[in-house]
Amino acid sequence: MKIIKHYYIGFLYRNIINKFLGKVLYKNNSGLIQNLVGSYLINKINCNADEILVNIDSTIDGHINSLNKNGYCVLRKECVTDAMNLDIIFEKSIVNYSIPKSLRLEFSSIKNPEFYKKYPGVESILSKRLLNFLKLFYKNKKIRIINTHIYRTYSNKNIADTDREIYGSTEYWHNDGSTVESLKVFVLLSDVDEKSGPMYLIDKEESKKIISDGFSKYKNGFAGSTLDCNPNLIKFTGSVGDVLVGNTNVCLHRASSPEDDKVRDMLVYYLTFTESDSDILDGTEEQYYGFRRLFAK
Ligand SMILES: O=C(O)CCC(=O)C(=O)O
Ligand SMILES: [Fe+2]
Repeated sequence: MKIIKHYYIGFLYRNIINKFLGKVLYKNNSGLIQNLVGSYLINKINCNADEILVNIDSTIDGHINSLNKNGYCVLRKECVTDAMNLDIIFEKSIVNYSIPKSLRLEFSSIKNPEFYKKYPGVESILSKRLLNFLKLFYKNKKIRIINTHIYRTYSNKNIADTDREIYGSTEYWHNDGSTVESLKVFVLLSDVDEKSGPMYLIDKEESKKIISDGFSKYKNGFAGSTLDCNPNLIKFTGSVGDVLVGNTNVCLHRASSPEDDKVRDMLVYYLTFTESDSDILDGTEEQYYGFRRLFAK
């Protein structure tokens, strides 16, 4: 028992120090190790990049520039293929489930290869164009999806905004804390307007400023805090099939609550690049939070 307690306290301290140094040196809440590992990997692909990256589609360049500069970009429609019946498959698959306490009904591929059978299409939903875009971002490396989530968020109308369990605590402004070369691809599975609980996100540079000014998730990151009025905030609204690619380790973001009886459905890929010869699009692993990323396929 004593050993466990010591280990736990040690872990806690390492975590606090890791977070603190990450904040001071990189101005995000993802941790020093996650920043060092991610930056090392980005440097590595930049140094070894093929001399000329051939890109025939200039709009893709624009999106890559915006992802690099702002930490996110929004791609409408044409990035998702017809496997988009997924919204209907998802709707059907949840009828027998009741709303969980977290108000987020979620299915994930982590340690669950069955996920890809339950939701056929998840592997092929990213269009060639989007995969091309991601490859170019990663300097012609192949893409490795580490895991996939599909979920519905319900309104928190009758619950205090400060309940930390809501949406797995993602209702608070936060960074994800994974290695910073990784990205998330958010695909809308329902039409989302301002009233249906869009994801809120603040671009990379403004997020850095907010963190330098002493941001703390549970102190000033709650729903309705001043961050909600930040002029650089975007709300990811749109139609089924619209995509936001974001570096959630450096951009502050949060889930917002749908109004009344509205819901929001979303599909999320957590991904990075791989040295393999082909893309790996059916990942079943946990998110990478540190050195383990260096030894990944
Ligand atoms: O559901 C949302 O709007 C936010 C999700 C989130 O924080 C994440 O996937 O990292
Ligand atoms: Fe997040």
